[in-house]
Parts: sequence; C-alpha cells; structure tokens
Amino acid sequence: MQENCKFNDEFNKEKMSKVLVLGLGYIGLPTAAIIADNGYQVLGVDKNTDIVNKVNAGNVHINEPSLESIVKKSVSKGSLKASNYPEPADIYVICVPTPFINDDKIPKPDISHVIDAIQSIIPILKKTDIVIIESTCPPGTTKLVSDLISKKFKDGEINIAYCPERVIPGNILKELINNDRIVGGLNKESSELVAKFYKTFVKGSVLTTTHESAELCKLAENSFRDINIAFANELASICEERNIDVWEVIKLSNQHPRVNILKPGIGVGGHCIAIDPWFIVNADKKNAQIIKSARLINDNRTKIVFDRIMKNIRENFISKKIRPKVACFGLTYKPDVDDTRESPSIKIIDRLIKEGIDVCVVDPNVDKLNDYNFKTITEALNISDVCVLLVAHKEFADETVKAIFKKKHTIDFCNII
Ligand code: SAJ
Repeated sequence: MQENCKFNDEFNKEKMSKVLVLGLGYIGLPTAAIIADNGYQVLGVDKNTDIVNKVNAGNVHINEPSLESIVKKSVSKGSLKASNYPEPADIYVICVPTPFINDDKIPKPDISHVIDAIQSIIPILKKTDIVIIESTCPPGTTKLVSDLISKKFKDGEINIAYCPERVIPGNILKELINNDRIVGGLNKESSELVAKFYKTFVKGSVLTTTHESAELCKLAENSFRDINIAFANELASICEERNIDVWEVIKLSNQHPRVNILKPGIGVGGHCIAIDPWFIVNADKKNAQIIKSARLINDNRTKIVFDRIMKNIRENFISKKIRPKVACFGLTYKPDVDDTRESPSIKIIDRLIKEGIDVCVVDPNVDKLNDYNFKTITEALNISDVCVLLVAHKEFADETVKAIFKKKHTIDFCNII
C-alpha cells in the first residue's frame, strides 16, 4: 500500500479536463457535481430521460443535503451537463448500480450494468484515457473489464482502476470530499494517475493498492458493518425474550473502553449493506461463514419484529374483538433519508396489510408509494389505536410528538420514547 500518494508531478487538469460519469444515481450525481465544481467539464450519462432532463434544468431527483445547490451552480456555469448517450472524454467514471439476483439461496451479483457501461464507451476510448469503476462489484470485475478493453487496446494504453465509493447517504457531499479513498489500478502507473485525479477534489488521503484488494476492501467495509449490526439485532432479540431493555444494556456495555455496540433496529435495508456481503459469500462460500450468518440474522430480524407487532396487537386488541387502527411511523431504509430501497419497514407494513390489519403510514420524507394510506404525524396520532415506531426520523423525536406517543399504545423499535 502506498500511503496518501505524494507525487512528483501534479495531475494535468488541462490535458485531462473532460469527465464522463456513467450513472446519475445516489453516487453518480453527487460525484459528477463535485468533479464539475472542481474545474472539470463533466457529462453525466443516464438511461433515464427524466433524470437527464431534471439535471439539465439544474434540479435533482435525490433528497441529499447541499446536492441541489451544487448541481444548480455547476449546470448554470456550464460545467455539468447530462445526456442519455456517452460522448468522448478523457476520464470515465462508472457509477452504475450492481443489483443482485435473488433466485437462489445465495443471492448472486448482477454486473450487467457495469459491462453495458464499459461496452458503451469502448468505441469512443482513446489511448491514455482513464477508466474508473466506482460501482460496488464482486471480486475480479476490474480484470473482467480490462479483458473487454484489451480486445481493442494494448496493455497499459488505457489507465484502468477500481476506486470504490464510500459515502453515506444523508451526508454524501461532505464524505465525498473528506473521506479517504482507495485506488486499485490495473498496474502501478494507473493507480498513481488515478490517485492524482482524486487528489484534485478529495481532501482525505488517497491510498493506492491492487485492484483485487480495492474490490475486497469495499465488500469488507460493508460486511464489517453488517456483522456489527447483526450483533446488536441478535442482542435485541435476546433481551426482548427476557423482557430486558436492550438500549440500557448497550448504553452500559458501551461504557467499556473497548466496546462499541451499534444500534439494533428492524433489520438492515438500503442498497449497500443488505446486498454487498452476498458478493463475498458468493465468491467464497466455504470461508464466508460469519458474513453469511450476519446477513441471515439481519434479514430474520425483520420477521422477528413483525411477529412481535402481531403478538402485541393480538393480545391487546384482536383477542378483545377490537380491530385496531395501526399507524406505522417510518418507511425509508434508515432515518432522515428519502430512500426506500430494500427497506425493512416496507416488508413489515406489507405483511401487516396482508394479515388484514388496518394500517396507515407516516413518513415526512415520502408522500407516495404503492397504495399506502399516508397520513401526517398529527392525523395519524389522532386516528390510531396503535403507533409502531419503525424508523427514527428526527420529526418523531419532537418533544410534543414524543409526549403523545408515551400516552398512546406505542410499540417502539427506535428507542424514541
Ligand atoms: N443500521 C442499524 N443499526 C446501526 C446502523 C445502521 O440497524 O447501528 C441499519 C440502518 O437503519 C439501515 C442499514 O443498517 O437500514 C444500513 O445503514 P447505514 O447507515 O449503516 O449504511 P448505508 O447502507 O446507508 O451506507 C453504507 C456505508 N458503509 C459503511 O458504513 C461501512 C457507506 O459508507 C457506504 O458507502 C454505503 O454503505 C455504500 O454505498 O456501500
């Protein structure tokens, strides 16, 4: 590993001024905007025409602090544009999604969008160009990409590197600038050149390594978090069986100088932690034991939470022949974002509805999804017999709201009351 590369020469911004960012999603759009804000001419490419039109009008399709203002600024300066089609550039940054195919016991990664993105730029690549993959990928993807590129170019003619994104939704812009980055080039020259490019807009350290290590680092980071959340969730289930307050146990245990237990919840959602660990399990089924268990524990936590809600409702209402109105608070995959991908809350709400429970949904960040019966906080508090706190949005921790939750029949999985 080369620490925070110190280079003899600077990155030649004049020579390498045109950047193409493929994929304008949660990572691609903020990345394109930051690069455009740092003196490059950026074209963002996305298949979705609505997204392209929005960006070209200086608007965004993601609710992320500071994103809209930086996109507006770059679009009005002319340094950021969007299109459905790629155009020749000097630097290509791949930020397309890598979903998983869930038709087996062990979900499989789907890298078809990465391959499509690479195929779309091969005809316009020229010698000395840079190709960077930021999408989370299974081990071996960078080599696969280089094999595709080498059908047209000799080794070393194109600078290929893997540089995983590491930003947290809700704080993407700050983390894009301040987080350390890992660059795994196909060879030393590519690593150093790409690291120099990142150093032109990243304040954190830029560390170089091999492409294989860089790919595994990304998966290791998200698996580490998944395992630690699984521990907190397992502890919560153990405490619930014994009627012990898990939050008290965690608070006291965390007083130990070497213990830092994360927060239990209703399961793990989002497009990263709930998916990426499977990429390792898929690559090494024999050794990835704890990683696989953590995934299963976190998925099963959602079922445990659903069972607890049903048990509570049956004992307190249905057994007394009352059909309660149940208000579910929080729909997104985590607090204070508008992202509902892989949200455990949705899984719980859908199962409650399937059981015939009269459900309304409250989420200050989402006002439309499926056929849910959305209510404001006040409406829900007025009409409901049961409040279920699923996601700890800041609005739910308001003192007045909290006081009402305390008076009502509230099932709290967020430690709000
Ligand atoms: N969660 C808990 N308890 C906790 C922390 C989180 O139950 O103590 C749950 C959340 O509610 C959510 C899920 O875990 O459902 C994931 O949330 P998160 O905030 O831990 O992570 P993400 O998925 O938003 O972002 C992660 C980050 N990875 C790590 O922190 C190692 C981010 O840095 C990555 O860039 C991102 O994945 C990604 O794109 O891979």
